[in-house]
Amino acid sequence: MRIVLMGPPGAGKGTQATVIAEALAIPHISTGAIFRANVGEGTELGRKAKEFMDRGEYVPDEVVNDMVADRIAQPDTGNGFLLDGYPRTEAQVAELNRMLAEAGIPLDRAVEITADTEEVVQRLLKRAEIEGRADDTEDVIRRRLEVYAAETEPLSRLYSEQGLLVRVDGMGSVSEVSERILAVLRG
Ligand code: B4P
Repeated sequence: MRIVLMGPPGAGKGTQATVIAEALAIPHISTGAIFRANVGEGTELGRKAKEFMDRGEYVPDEVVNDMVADRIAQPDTGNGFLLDGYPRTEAQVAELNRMLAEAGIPLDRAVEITADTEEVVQRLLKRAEIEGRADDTEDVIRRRLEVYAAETEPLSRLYSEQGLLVRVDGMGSVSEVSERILAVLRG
């Protein structure tokens, strides 16, 4: 299965992607996690990404697209993949469509996790206490939510028109949300 997982910061993308990828035995590809690993290792990609991430802005499309093209060309994606946090802009949707068409493989589902704004802010502030992520301060969280609303929320219409979109309520416990997502993917 080839799945795209969307949703505002804090809706539970990374959390749910881990569970779903394991349940479906497909690789979990998180663009955010790849950037954070590169920041941690001090690579050129990490240096480029950090200046945008720390402000709550998106990393430029061409940087993200090249990174995803390399990742989905790896041999472990033969049975599919779960893309967590990509695509996030119209240009990224177009590029993903192009990559998949070139490889002759379709996308099966775009799952959008929804959640209340104040709930996601609280979740991310709680994560800040535990993990200390540079982009989990209240100002940056609010900026990330604005960028999501402007750039990424409109993409659900594109996937809806392609008949691929399913919306899942992200409120409730982690396991309740996982069950909802697996039910729509398996149904
Ligand atoms: P991401 O790593 O994708 O960060 P995120 O949107 O905050 O989601 P994440 O998956 O980490 O959090 P989750 O909701 O699971 O992106 C970070 C940055 O990288 C972006 O801002 C951007 O700068 C850059 N980037 C990444 N992809 C890009 C792209 N395609 N284009 C351009 N730039 C890109 O979890 C949040 C918290 O909630 C956790 O602490 C979790 O434990 C908790 N939680 C989850 N579910 C819960 C539940 N049901 N109940 C209670 N708590 C819950």
